Amino acid sequence: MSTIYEYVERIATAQSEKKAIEKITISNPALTFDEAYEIQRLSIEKSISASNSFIGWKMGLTSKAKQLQVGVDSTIYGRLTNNMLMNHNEITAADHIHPRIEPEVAFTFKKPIAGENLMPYEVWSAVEYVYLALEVIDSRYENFSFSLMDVIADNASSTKFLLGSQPYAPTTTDWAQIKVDVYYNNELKYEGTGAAILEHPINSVIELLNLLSKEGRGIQPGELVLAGAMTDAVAVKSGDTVTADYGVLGSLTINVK
Ligand code: OOG
Ligand code: MG
Repeated sequence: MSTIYEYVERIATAQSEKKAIEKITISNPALTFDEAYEIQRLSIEKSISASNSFIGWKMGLTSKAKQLQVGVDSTIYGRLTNNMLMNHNEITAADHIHPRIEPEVAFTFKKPIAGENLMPYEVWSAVEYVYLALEVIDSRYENFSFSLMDVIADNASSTKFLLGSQPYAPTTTDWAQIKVDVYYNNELKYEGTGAAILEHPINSVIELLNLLSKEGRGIQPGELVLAGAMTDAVAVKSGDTVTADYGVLGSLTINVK
């Protein structure tokens, strides 16, 4: 059986060589929840020591659409580093294995917050802004297929994300009521709402804090949190365009080179 460090290496190699690997649970079906998060933590630590910085958290599988798409029905978290944050709205297909794009919202924090089963008003008191976001995910596993432990170890398939340039005050709207239309090459592909994320996107942060508090952690000021996709993710290839139209709030587009 491989050690945790060998899995960290394997995932890093899959990412740098853009070559999918067999999911860990094929050879190690007994991989535990704690081991899977430890593989994730060590992978990100390795990337950070190679000159990136930690900037926040992402939640995954917070909507039914996403849970059904990948066949995993638990919410998970991943870690975000500065090299994942896109500074223009283009990705190169060849830099990825089998990228997919999904519409999200992100929160930024002005105060530290930690604890279990917090109430929405407690979490909002720490939120600075809400942003529209598009996440690019890219599982390191063959056929984008994994079990819960595999996807945790693979940092919740994180690879890139784009934030809207407009920060919104938390009180701008009821974030559960927002609507998004996702266009794939100018054709409407998916429709979602803020409520698709655990009934309200703020619940995604509450869930993140529940998971983090088991490890004695919380969210620090300056960190950001991606709440999870509101619709299925769209598989993309070179030449494609994905636009998420959030109505009056604005829209975000990623072009795939
Ligand atoms: C897992 C990551 C899920 C989300 O927003 O639900 C995720 C995956 O779908 O590969 O990022
Ligand atoms: Mg996501």
